[in-house]
Amino acid sequence: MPIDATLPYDDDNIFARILRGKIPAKRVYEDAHALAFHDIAPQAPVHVLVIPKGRYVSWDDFAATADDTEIAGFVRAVATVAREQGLVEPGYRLLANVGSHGGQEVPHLHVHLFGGRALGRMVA
Ligand code: IU
Repeated sequence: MPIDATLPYDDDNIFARILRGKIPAKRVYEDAHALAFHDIAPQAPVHVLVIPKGRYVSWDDFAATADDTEIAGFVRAVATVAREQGLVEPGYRLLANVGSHGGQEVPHLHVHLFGGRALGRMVA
């Protein structure tokens, strides 16, 4: 069920619990700013979710309220995960769903990283 991304952060959301280690996930990367793990319902040969460690509901919330160090750290972490997954060549796709029209279901910012095959044209 898509969420209202303007709601306050919910500390019990599933990705918050993964961050706290309360729920298992197939982790592939972690640093001071970000955690990355395999999506449980992969849509491509590589489908990894990268999440910031801070409490941000959405991309919009993150851009508006995170400090520059966190933003830079998160952006670099996403690129590092893509590189470590061997995706830079021939390429990959990033996606962040925001709010109900964006189809966002989990109320903790996550960037989808897709790769491992030619993904075709993006259609909205
Ligand atoms: P969305 O952008 O909020 O629509 O994407 C949520 C993603 O989180 C979706 O691809 C789910 O398969 C994925 N996911 C997960 O990896 N682990 C979970 O426990 C749950 C959802 I719930």
